[in-house]
This record gives sequence, structure tokens and C-alpha cells, in this order.
Amino acid sequence: MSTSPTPSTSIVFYDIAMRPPVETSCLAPNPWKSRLALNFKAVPYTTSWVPMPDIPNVRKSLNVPACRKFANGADYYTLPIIHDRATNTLVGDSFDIAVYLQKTYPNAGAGDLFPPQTLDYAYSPAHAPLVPLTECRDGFPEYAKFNVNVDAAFTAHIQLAMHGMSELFDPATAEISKAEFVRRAGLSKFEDFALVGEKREKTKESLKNMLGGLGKLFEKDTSGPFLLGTKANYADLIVGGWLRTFSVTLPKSEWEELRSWNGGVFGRLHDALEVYAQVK
Ligand SMILES: N[C@@H](CCC(=O)N[C@@H](CS)C(=O)NCC(=O)O)C(=O)O
Repeated sequence: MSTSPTPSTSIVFYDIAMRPPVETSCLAPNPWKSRLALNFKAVPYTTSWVPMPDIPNVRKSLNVPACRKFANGADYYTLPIIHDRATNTLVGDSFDIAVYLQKTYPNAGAGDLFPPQTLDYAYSPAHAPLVPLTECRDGFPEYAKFNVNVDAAFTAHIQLAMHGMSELFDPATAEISKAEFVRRAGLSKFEDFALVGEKREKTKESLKNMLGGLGKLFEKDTSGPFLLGTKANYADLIVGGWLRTFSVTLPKSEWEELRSWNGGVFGRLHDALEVYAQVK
């Protein structure tokens, strides 16, 4: 018999508020990984939508230390966070959230988020990311390493998504958010993030190559659409979180292209994860 707590008191899930309606505009990859995991586990939760400029205050007021730092060592306050009121636990990193859900609710919903598997994928970006990524987390080392590599791989191509992302900023705080992105990048105006023409094509080509490598993992089990065939696990959700970001921020024609690469492996994965993509 399971001794895990009953998730009767709902979890509060903190995600970044984009343009209303937030249900269709939410796009941050790490919160998406957690939403997919919460829905996979079918635990009751409600979303608390945090305007982007309020993230530092919300995180500080919950007493959750930053899990990411800027290149100069200053704290970088991020979401997601979950507050599980059934166990009075706060968790402030998407990987830690998945591990927490698995350990606390091992048999809930669709079951095991971390079935044993080898996740043989390494990505070395040509340049260090603008903001260093969080270091590899504890628990399920194969998955933790995969998470770091997948984050590095997609982050290296994030400029493709910047324009689409800015269109989805909440108009109430868009100017503050844009100014913050400009400041972090050491640019003078948001338009400097623009990626067009030949340069855009090159970055798309690089994204296609990166996904070519990642896609090979999904082609091992041909019963698909998931890494281990017909049942999803957290590694699928890690990639699925990033696909959510690109699905709403790339121009439609480019998203359709991406879906078709590698014989459509990523389009199928994205569609198959729709069952865990409800925004609550
Ligand atoms: N390792 C952390 C990273 C979280 C993270 O980078 N969150 C981004 C969204 S995906 C964020 O909150 N950004 C806020 C900002 O850029 O101001 C996790 O997986 O939760």
C-alpha cells in the first residue's frame, strides 16, 4: 500500500503571466516542463500567474532561494515554483519539481516520471549562454544530465524565438520586460535581438542539426511517439516543454518546418503531449 500523502489540498504552481489570455500565451520552457509533469501526475493544482517584473519579489517572499545566477554572480530569480500545501513544501526548480512529484506521489496519474533508461545526448554550444544555466540537479542523474544538455541545445537557438516572445509579453509590463532583456544582453534596444535574412536561415539550420541529433534518441523505439514508445516519461516532457515555447514563438511557417524535421518526430511528440498540456 502506498504511504504517499493524498494530494487533496491543491498545489500552487507559479508561472509567468504573458499577454491575456494567459492560457494560450504562456511560453516559458521550464514552467511548461512543470505543467506537463503536474498534469502527468494528475495532482490537483492551481496556477498563480506572476507578471515578469514581479518574479524576484514573489520568489523572495516565498523564501525560495534563486537557483540560477547571472554571469556576474548576482541572483537570477526564476519560475517555476510549486507550493504543495499537502506537505507544506516549496520547490523552485523544474527538475527538482519533477523529482519531488515522483517521490511524493509515486503512483499518481500516469505513474513513473523517471523509468530507468539511458539518455545518450550531449550538446556543446558554440558560445556560452547569455545567462548561465542552472547546474545539474540531484536525483535521477541520467535525466538530470539530459535536462542540462537539452536546455543548452534549445537555449543556443533562443534568438529565433525572441520576436515572437516579445509579441506575447503582457502589454501591462512589456516595456519593463523588454528593457530588462536588453539590459541583460548589453544591447541598446530590443530590436537588436532581431534575427532576419541569411543570419536567421543559418540559425535555423543549426537548430535543425541540433534536433537531428536529439531526434535520433526518439527513433530508437519505433513504436513512438515517446522515447520509450507509447508511454511518456520526464525526458519527453523536458523536450516537450521546449517545443511548447517554440510552437508559440516561431512564425507559423517555421514551426511547421520544425514539426516536419526528422520524419516528423517532434511534431508527433508535441501532439502526443497535448494530453498533458491543459493550462489550469
Ligand atoms: N533551472 C531553473 C531555470 C528556471 C528559468 O530559467 N526560468 C525562466 C523561464 S524558463 C524565468 O523564470 N525567467 C524569468 C526572467 O527571465 O526574468 C528551472 O528549471 O526551473
